[in-house]
Amino acid sequence: MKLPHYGDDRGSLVAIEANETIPFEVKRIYYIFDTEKEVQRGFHAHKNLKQFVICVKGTCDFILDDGSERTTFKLDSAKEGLFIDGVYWREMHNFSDDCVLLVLASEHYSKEDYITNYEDFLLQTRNI
Ligand code: T46
Repeated sequence: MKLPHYGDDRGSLVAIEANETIPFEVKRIYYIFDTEKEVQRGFHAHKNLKQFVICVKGTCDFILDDGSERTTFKLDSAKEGLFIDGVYWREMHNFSDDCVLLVLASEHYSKEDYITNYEDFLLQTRNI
């Protein structure tokens, strides 16, 4: 999704409003940074979570897998974000040294919401 971008000769500004720019109430914000070269993150799905992912600096590859197809999104712009709604297996690869990944989430952190086993994830997608 492209984000509203207010740029002028002083620089850039992007504003995100809950239930307007993105279609959910934001209950949690986290960011991933200082990633080591060759690290891979994610490798899980969520049972009930909407997320909006913005690479505010640097680049990384974000993979979404719906159980039958894997799609790689190259995140490289602070002016757009990836909206994730549904049960997708996710992986993050190829972080640049300066990558900062900002994530807005619809729910508070819950360990129970994670599906960390790929076979369990496939079973869950088939039950939907
Ligand atoms: C996701 C991808 C994109 C917390 O205590 N609270 C939090 O809100 C989060 C997100 C994590 N944690 C703890 C749990 C672990 O001990 O932080 C540690 C690292 O989390 P995790 O290994 O899950 O990080 P990633 O990068 O593999 O996955 C994260 C999110 O957890 C996940 O929801 O969709 O980023």
